[in-house]
Amino acid sequence: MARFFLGLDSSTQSLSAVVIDLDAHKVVYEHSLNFDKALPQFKTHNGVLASRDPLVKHSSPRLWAAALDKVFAQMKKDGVPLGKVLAVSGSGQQHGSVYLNDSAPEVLASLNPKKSLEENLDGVFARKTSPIWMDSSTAKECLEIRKKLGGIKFTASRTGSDTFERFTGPQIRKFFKTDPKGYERTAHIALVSSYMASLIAGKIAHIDFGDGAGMNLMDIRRRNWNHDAVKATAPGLAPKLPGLADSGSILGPVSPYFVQKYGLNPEALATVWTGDNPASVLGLGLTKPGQVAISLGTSDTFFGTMDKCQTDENGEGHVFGSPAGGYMTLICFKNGSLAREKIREHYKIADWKKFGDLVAQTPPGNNGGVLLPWFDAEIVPRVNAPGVHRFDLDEQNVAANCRAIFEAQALSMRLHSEWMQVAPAKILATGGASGNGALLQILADVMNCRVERIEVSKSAALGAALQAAHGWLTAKEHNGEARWEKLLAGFTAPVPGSEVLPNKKNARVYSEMMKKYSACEYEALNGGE
Ligand code: XUL
Repeated sequence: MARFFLGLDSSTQSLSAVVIDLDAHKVVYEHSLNFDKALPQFKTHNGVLASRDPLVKHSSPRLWAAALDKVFAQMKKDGVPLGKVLAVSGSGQQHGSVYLNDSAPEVLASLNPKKSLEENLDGVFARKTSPIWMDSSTAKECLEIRKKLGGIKFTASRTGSDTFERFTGPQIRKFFKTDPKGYERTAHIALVSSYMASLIAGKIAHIDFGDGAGMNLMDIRRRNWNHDAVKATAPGLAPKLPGLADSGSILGPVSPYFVQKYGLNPEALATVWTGDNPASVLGLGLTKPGQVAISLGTSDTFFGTMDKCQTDENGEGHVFGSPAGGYMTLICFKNGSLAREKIREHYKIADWKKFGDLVAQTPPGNNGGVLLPWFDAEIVPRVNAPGVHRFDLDEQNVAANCRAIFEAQALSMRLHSEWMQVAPAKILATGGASGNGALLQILADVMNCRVERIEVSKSAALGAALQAAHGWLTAKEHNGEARWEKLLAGFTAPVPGSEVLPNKKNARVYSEMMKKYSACEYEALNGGE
């Protein structure tokens, strides 16, 4: 009998489902439900509730529950073989939190299939809305927690990251300060991932080491709640936090709610969920240390994998537990496609082909010209005042400016990932700009390694389905089959013929150029130019 596994991804704007057939090594079903369109009664815009304060970004845990019902109903309608699904796992947008009162365990254990999930959950929330990762209203709380933990370096080396506004700990602290009664009423704090897992399992679910690392509360090396961080965040917090566990580990059988209502296999196992970025690491096939993926989108995101935990002293990058074991890093460069587009528009270049032709007119190293393209406030390096800086680069020289933006982005990635102390063995490029040959060649030359393009739709939901399979195979002691490399084979292959090799001569030019680039950054960040 075919073995099917279901992965769900509860992201900012949608809930996606991917079903895989493990024996055929194939995705057999994919579906995405857009929150704004499918559930207009919640009045979200791109998955976010309206707010008077532009720094506040919340969503609704009731919306996510309603979306889960809708996605299951759709799967049933589409004839997905839910009766043959052996395990369910998932991923959630990172950092977002859900606040439940002490009725939650009982309510979750007795979900009534005659009612909707939303109706079942009536009265269970200690806080109506959930702060999500786009929220940046906790600058004060970040300072307070960081101070109590002994500064940036110490906070990062303990929890995997410096305090960040969107991270759950500072958000919890703000809730405690602004609504102490609501905080008092809260018996269980969940992440989006563990909340959704709780619905599937019919009980309070564990938080995994991937998503747990996005809270400023977990000890990244020991993988337990860090006493000092918990204490620095809010009083009485420890009993409100669930246990920590490996993603994909078994929570128990799925709730009878899904069996009776949608025909899910009664023997299917509910497993621990993770964050969307850790799940994408699986969906992109990054299971070995040194494997790197770069997502070239609105922002550019650098995902790395490492065996040994290194943390970023400057507190710019994040370290999360990887669902494949070991650690993953996430470094987010805000001025990605946005900055590339700005240069293209500024010089009125018709298309990316023409842009590439212009890049080719100048030599690698750009005759020493450097551009710092901080059109928007930058995350890495931290730049609060946006600004574009040019060093030995004539603004009128169109070709040199085209090369300069690509080189700056690649050099910045190399410079700001050095703290990982892992030279990438291969880079997988994904996202909108990964089709840009000139950019990929510069990345290969600067990072001095092979770059391949990978196109995976719904990489987080696919990663979640693979995580469900891994959890089930491990529980059933099919250890050979549970080896990640074997499990992922066929699901995550790079685009044939997309390989770009580094040019050794150019790589030497860029190694030399790193010094100048780094000095330019230093100068721009420290006031001079
Ligand atoms: C990661 C982050 C985002 C969300 C998006 O730190 O905040 O990537 O996980 O869902």
